[in-house]
This record gives sequence, C-alpha cells and structure tokens, in this order.
Amino acid sequence: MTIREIITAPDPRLKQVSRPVAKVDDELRRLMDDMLETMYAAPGIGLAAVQIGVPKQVIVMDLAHEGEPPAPRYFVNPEILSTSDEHVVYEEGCLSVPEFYEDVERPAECRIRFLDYQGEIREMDCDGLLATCIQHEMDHLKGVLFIDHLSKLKRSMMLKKLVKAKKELA
Ligand code: K1U
Ligand code: ZN
Repeated sequence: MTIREIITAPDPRLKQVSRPVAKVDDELRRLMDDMLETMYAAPGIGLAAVQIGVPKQVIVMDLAHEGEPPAPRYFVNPEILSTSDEHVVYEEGCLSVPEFYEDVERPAECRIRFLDYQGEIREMDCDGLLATCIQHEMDHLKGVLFIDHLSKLKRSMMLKKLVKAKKELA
C-alpha cells in the first residue's frame, strides 16, 4: 500500500467531476487500499479519490473512535436515494482545506446505494457523522468543497490564507 499526496485547495483538480467506475477489480481495490492508508496517515475520517488526483467515484471512510478496532468502509459509484427534511449543523474539516473548520448545514439523514469493496450492490441508511461525512465526500465527487457551502467572503478569506501558506512552504 502507498501513501499518496493529498491535493489542497485551490488546486483546480479538486473541481473535476469524478467519473463512475466500470468494474470493481483488483486494480480498483489497490486504489482503495492506497486511499485508506493515505486517509489514516493524514489523519482523517474520509477521503474521495479525486483528493489524490484520481477523478473516479470512489470514497473510503473509517468512523471508528480512538481505541476501537479499525472499521474501513468503501463506497464505489455512490448515489443518494433520499434525504431527510431535518437538517443538522456540523463543524466540518477537509484534508484538502487543511487547518480550517467551519459549520455546514446538511440533511440529518440520507439513504444511499453504492458498490462495496467486493463490487456488491448495497443500500444503507445513514445518520449522525456517517450522514454528514458521506454527503461531504459525495460533494468531492461533484467538484464541491465544504467551503463552497460558506459565504463568498469566508471562502475567499480561507483560499487567500491557503495560497499564502502554500507560498511560504514552497
Ligand atoms: O477531506 C476529507 O474529505 C476528509 C474529512 C472528512 C470530514 C470531516 C468532518 C466532517 C465531514 C467530513 C476529514 O477527515 S477532516 C479531519 C477530521 O475530521 C479528523 C481528523 C482526525 C481525527 C478525527 C477527525
Ligand atoms: Zn473533504
């Protein structure tokens, strides 16, 4: 397994719309293994393939708490089937927008359909952090970042700071 570089905003590659995957095969499972390793190393709780420069509809996630055994989850070609009318606010972060956390409002629950690590079709009801995280990751597949849910002023302030931080590191 390989730890890959995570792309950070405002890199235009994060704006790409990810393509559906034709087949869950060993090559795709290698990509998912690399993504999980990259996510654990970051550390984070979710990662979309486009964040490592691969615009395919693939997401990995692990919401296990510290001290609990790992609980990796894999979502290929995920679709949202329904969302609740009730919304919740969660303070979100993003490995592609390092060191910024802001409140984002999203549906509290959703039902999704996806292919799993074996390529089996699955449906799942999501609530709590799982619902927030899957919606955040599915936004990545459409080229949307959590900062796109914020005001234009807040977003441009964050992007300015990110560009400055990148310049200082270069
Ligand atoms: O970049 C990403 O898409 C991953 C992101 C997922 C996420 C976090 C919070 C709300 C919605 C989606 C992260 O993992 S940010 C880092 C983070 O939340 C975290 C890091 C270490 C321990 C616990 C959480
Ligand atoms: Zn993110």
